[in-house]
Amino acid sequence: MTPLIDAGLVNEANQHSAAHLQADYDHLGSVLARRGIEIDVLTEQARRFAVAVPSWGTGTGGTRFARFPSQGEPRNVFEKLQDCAVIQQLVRCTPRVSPHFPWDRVDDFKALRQHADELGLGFDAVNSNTFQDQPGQPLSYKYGSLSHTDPAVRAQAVAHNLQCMEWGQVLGASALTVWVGDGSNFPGQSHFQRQLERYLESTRAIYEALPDDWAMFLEHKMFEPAFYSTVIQDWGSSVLCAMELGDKARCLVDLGHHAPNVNIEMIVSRLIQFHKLAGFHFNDSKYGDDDLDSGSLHPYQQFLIFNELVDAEQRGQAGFDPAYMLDQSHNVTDPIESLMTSAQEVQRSYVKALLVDREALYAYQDSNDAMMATNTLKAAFNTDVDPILARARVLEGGAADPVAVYRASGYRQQVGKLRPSSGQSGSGIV
Ligand SMILES: [Mn+2]
Repeated sequence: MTPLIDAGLVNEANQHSAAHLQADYDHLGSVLARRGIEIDVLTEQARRFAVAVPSWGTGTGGTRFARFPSQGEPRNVFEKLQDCAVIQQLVRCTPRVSPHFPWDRVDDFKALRQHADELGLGFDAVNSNTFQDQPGQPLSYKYGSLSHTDPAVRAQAVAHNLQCMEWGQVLGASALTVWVGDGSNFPGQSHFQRQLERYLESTRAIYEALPDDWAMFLEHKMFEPAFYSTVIQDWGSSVLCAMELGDKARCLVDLGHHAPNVNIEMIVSRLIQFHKLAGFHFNDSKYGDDDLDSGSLHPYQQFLIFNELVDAEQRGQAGFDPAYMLDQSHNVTDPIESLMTSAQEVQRSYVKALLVDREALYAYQDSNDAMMATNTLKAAFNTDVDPILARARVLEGGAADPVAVYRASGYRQQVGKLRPSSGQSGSGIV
């Protein structure tokens, strides 16, 4: 892989903290040994964990009010991949990038794949975009796309999704994520059933064109841009449509796309049970679809979601193969720092979920011991697994402290000089 951050700098920083890291690791190892857990096994599992980075997350985000661009933002998908490679170089748990079309404008997809190969990166699910109009587009999505009343608009939206799959095949991806902004802003504006029938007719055409080894991820969202109703507004609508379409259609859970206080971990369990969990867009939120950094607000909720995922993994649940992706908007932080930190927070939830004493938990559940059952989860969550995460990164060639090394490298200042602002951003406001 092309060294984007000086490898000497990474080694020097790791060596500087090596003694402390070893002491912390040894201490945690003895704590876990008393619980019958072998720390090195956990470290190996942490090393195998991966979460994809969204290409659109590498630029500074914004809101519908404003966007405040920052220095050295990537101006095209090649530069976005370079930033993703820096993230992967330091955290070593983000080997794939999830692209977004047409925000990622590409003339030569083979060249893009080669660029990614050279950076040591692969591609995760490709995302289509029929929630906004593009320059020169013949028909408008103002009143919807896949569920539009006009068959010509629906055909245009279907064609775009087919095009995304063709591009994704060149890139080596194997899933298409479909999120539509279709909905209505006024009671009575749309006939709920007819609108959903039109959506299903369109998605069926996309589903039938899926390559054999591809999956279709349906992403639901409660509101916005439509503020009265949304076609695929909740996991119920999502799973109904996924069941209508077939085995290769599954439901993608974006943590910010639910009603407040919804029990997301239980939704995850339901989707696992019926083989309909596609994967995740990880982020955090306080009020709605805030796209805050993963684990910045509700780390316990994220842990409880991973508790369900690890439970399924350890039970060997059939068909369980979720795709993990970040989906965040970084409005006030350096996107590289946010994505590195968030990837580690998702990895942290996974490792903590591995600590849950499942046999004890099942026994407490069966004997209706609510207090001890919940304490079993808390015992795992309250364990500081930092030494495991740091050790996993160092063993993989990454940085013990990624943000510190990134800041010391001066990468942002360097790309600030190489990437004068074009006045445009391929990041969008999501
Ligand atoms: Mn999302």
